[in-house]
Amino acid sequence: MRPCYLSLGSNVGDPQQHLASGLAIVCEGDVHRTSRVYETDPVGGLAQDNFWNLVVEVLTDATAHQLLARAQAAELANGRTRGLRWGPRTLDVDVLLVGNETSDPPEILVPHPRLYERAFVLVPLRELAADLVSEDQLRDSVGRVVALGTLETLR
Ligand code: PH2
Ligand code: MG
Ligand code: MG
Repeated sequence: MRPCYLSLGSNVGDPQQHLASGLAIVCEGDVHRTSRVYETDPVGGLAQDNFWNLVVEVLTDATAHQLLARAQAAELANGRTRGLRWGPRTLDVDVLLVGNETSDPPEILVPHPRLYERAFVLVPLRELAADLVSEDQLRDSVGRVVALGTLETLR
């Protein structure tokens, strides 16, 4: 078992519902810890609503490919349609880190190639694993993020 990290984001429909549903599918009963939920400015793509983002740490033996399959199942269950790259979505699940492993492209790349560019990933990741994100990386990342609270206590 090693810690794996996945990023979940939603900006269409009911983000709280999509994040909660996605988490259940991604974690599949494995022990996990979830960051707070952040409201985040959209990064890249067209003008669109703000996202809700969080990061989850899952303790698992699942491979990168198995985690990708969980991510895609979670997106499908939440009505994700493949539209514009970086466009609005009910649920996006990205595999960030699988222990210390690096994987072979093209099907899945870990560490996620844009992991260190984005505050909506780094800020919640740092909450769970401070040693994985440096002050410098945080400062150089883009996008405004505001902590809303834990998924259970929102609304
Ligand atoms: N996901 C994207 C593109 N832009 N911006 C924010 N704030 N949050 C996201 O989850 C996000 C994004 C592509 O997956
Ligand atoms: Mg994404
Ligand atoms: Mg994605």
